[in-house]
Amino acid sequence: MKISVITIFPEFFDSFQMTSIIKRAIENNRVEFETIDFRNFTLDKHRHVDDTPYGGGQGMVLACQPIIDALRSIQTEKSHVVMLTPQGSSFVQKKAVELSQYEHLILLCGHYEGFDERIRSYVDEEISIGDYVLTGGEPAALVISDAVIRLLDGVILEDSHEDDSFSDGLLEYPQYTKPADFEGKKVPEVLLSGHHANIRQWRLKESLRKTQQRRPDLLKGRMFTKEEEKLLAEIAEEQQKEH
Ligand code: 6GU
Repeated sequence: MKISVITIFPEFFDSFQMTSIIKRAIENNRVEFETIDFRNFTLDKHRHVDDTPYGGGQGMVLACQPIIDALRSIQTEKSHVVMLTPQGSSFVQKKAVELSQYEHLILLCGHYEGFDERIRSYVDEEISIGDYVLTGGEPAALVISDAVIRLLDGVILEDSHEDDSFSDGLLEYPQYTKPADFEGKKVPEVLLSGHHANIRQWRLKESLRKTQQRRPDLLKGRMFTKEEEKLLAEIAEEQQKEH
């Protein structure tokens, strides 16, 4: 897959490309990652990417021409164009999986001033990474690129995404490593038992417990298996005893 980020701050993505799993994914040709500086597409002497808003008011607005020319310089029939704005639909794991299927993803970053509305007619969708305001789309492009790249074949161990928080709609179960006792805090007995069926069931139960405690919204409207129903009943009973 190829990811192209259209931005006036290409340096923002330097450490991202040079670090850890993303660096290795690029080196192993699992992903090609590039930045395109749309300031290089301006036509005026001062290389302005923005101008004052029609109708008056505070701030500036990103103009169509440099952004659309930058987009056209890299877009093909296989490109999927995403605009990053706080008005977009919320980015969730399901969307990361969907975006990871495209051959060419183009991420368009604006900054605080906002885009000329007409730019929206050149993009396929608009995404936000959450309900808060950033100074620009760059951190969002970085978040989306990271979430997408780790899903590509050969980037991380195949099995590790199956246990991801959210991949089955539940938060991840608690994990422990050596020592078995740290300052009197003990690792749950079942994990030391080597009994794989019991360990699997304990993990499912703890995933359910953590999700119910922290993110009950994720359980609303979810279908439960017979086993999950039983484990949820056990959790409810345990909570009754505590009180
Ligand atoms: Cl994609 N852009 C900006 N500027 N702020 C945001 C955002 C995007 N997502 C959440 N807040």
